[in-house]
Amino acid sequence: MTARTPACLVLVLGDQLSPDLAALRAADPARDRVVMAEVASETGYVPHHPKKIALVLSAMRHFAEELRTAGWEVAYTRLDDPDNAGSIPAELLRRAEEAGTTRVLATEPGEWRLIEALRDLPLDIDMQEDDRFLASHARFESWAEGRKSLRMEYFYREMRRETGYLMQGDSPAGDQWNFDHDNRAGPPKGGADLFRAGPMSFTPDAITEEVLDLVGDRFGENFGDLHPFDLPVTRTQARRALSHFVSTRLAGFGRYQDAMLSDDAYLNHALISPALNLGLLDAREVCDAVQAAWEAGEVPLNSAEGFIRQVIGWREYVRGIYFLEGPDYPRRNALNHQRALPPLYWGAPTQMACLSAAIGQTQRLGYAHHIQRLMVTGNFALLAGINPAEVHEWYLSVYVDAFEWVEAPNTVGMSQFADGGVIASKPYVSSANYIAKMSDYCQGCAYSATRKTGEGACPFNLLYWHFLTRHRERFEQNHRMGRIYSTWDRMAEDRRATILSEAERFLTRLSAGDPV
Ligand code: FAD
Ligand code: DLZ
Ligand code: SF4
Repeated sequence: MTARTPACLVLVLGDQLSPDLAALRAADPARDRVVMAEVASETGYVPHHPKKIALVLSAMRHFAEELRTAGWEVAYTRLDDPDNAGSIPAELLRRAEEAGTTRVLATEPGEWRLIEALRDLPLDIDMQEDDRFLASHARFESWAEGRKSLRMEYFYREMRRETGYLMQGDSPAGDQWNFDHDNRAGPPKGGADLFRAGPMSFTPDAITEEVLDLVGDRFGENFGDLHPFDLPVTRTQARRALSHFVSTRLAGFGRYQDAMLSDDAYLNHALISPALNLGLLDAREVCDAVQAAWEAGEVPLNSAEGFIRQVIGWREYVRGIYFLEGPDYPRRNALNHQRALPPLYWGAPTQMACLSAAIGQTQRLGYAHHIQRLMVTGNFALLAGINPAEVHEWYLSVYVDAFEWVEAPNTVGMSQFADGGVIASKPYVSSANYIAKMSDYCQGCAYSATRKTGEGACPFNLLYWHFLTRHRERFEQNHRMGRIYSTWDRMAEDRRATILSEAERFLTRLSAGDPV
């Protein structure tokens, strides 16, 4: 490092790898010094999947090189640096002392934990809002103000109007805001998937290889396979992966958005969340690419709309909720679920083919698509009454795209209903029926999706009714759930008793750690 005294330090976190980051824009490369640090507190706040740690560290090292090439001085601390102070605040203090300054420019972190830790430091921190998102905190708060319920759909329509994506004047393209009804096809049969290109694969360079050795040594015991590692780690690679998705899989994205196949982890999904969340891709450039493909007639409207809704709708909305609801949000437990997360989530064998497939691919890839997360692993945890804090920690650990601002609302709110209905108007629960319709999992399962009780009955069928009866008081007045309770009430009493006692037996075995 040069002896030059910087006017201030510019903090860049591992998920702030964007050249136009607010703190970098506010700083001067001729005067200020960037601080980046690989630290044990970030690699260890949950047992991250090894691929996720490798992705973050490799992307950080590549970004530091990019910044140096662009003329920045970068004080970069590696995880194995003997002077490493072990946490972001401690590293910042060490670098401040070294540089002889107390002035820091930072961009608001995406997690309350770090925001609070930075606030407590005896440094003069100028915290910039993270404007890589379309909706500022003020914008989201003004949308939420005075509303009885905060449903994503209405927020999304405002984002469409404000961004102009898929708009024709004041009207939505195709005179419809949302094409979800066209986007619920089951999995393609037979050869249809033979023609679908998988995501792009990137060969690790020397920087990534060095990170892979470090991660293998230090985090090899964490749940998840480090190898093969082929994720994009630079902006250039992420842009190539985006173009490849748009030209090969976007057209079928909408139709097969909710489908699940044992032998195809990705189907038509984009796999861009890791690059987006790290800052290698910008939400606007992603949506611009999709809009352009639709305008050129290369993809149908239902696919373009389905995709843009995820990015300008869901992604912005969950971030808004995370910051609106405050630091206690990830610890909420509205349904008072207390069961421990069963070992099968960490790879213990299970005969339930859907869980085995979703968790197995999570272990291999650090990836599962939305419906696998919501309607397989999430659905099971909710039906079985698993403590949402443990479910939250699992999702935050095992997915390469997991950062609390986006993971917690999806898990605690959308999936586990632990926020009491801030996000979801009713719990996302289903019996085996939904999984049988949307996947090929049930065909090879030891349980039967059509059996409701007795030997081989699918646990989802038992637990579905157990969940609904134990939370009847809360949900029977919900106008979207009344019909379900009427169905239950019409069942013969002895059948209802059998379902509930078999569900209890299953839950006892689950809690005892017996294989299920
Ligand atoms: P695609 O299906 O191709 O969608 C395109 C993009 O839209 C995604 O890359 C993502 O940026 C955005 N998107 C889609 N759905 C959502 C959503 N519900 N919330 C926010 N953005 C969305 N997403 C994360 O990025 N990080 C997480 O930690 C995360 N945890 C989740 C936990 C649970 C329980 C559930 C149900 C969902 C979670 N999601 C999370 C949302 C979603 O599952 C992932 O964004 C998506 O699977 C990423 O894969 P993809 O890039 O192939 O997405
Ligand atoms: C996820 C992660 C990991 C594994 N390691 C680091 C790190 O060593 N240094 C760093 O600056 N950031 C890391 N991150 C990302 C942070 O955890 C992330 O910035 C916060 O959770 C806020 O979203
Ligand atoms: Fe999952 Fe039940 Fe289908 Fe087996 S039968 S794959 S447990 S839904």
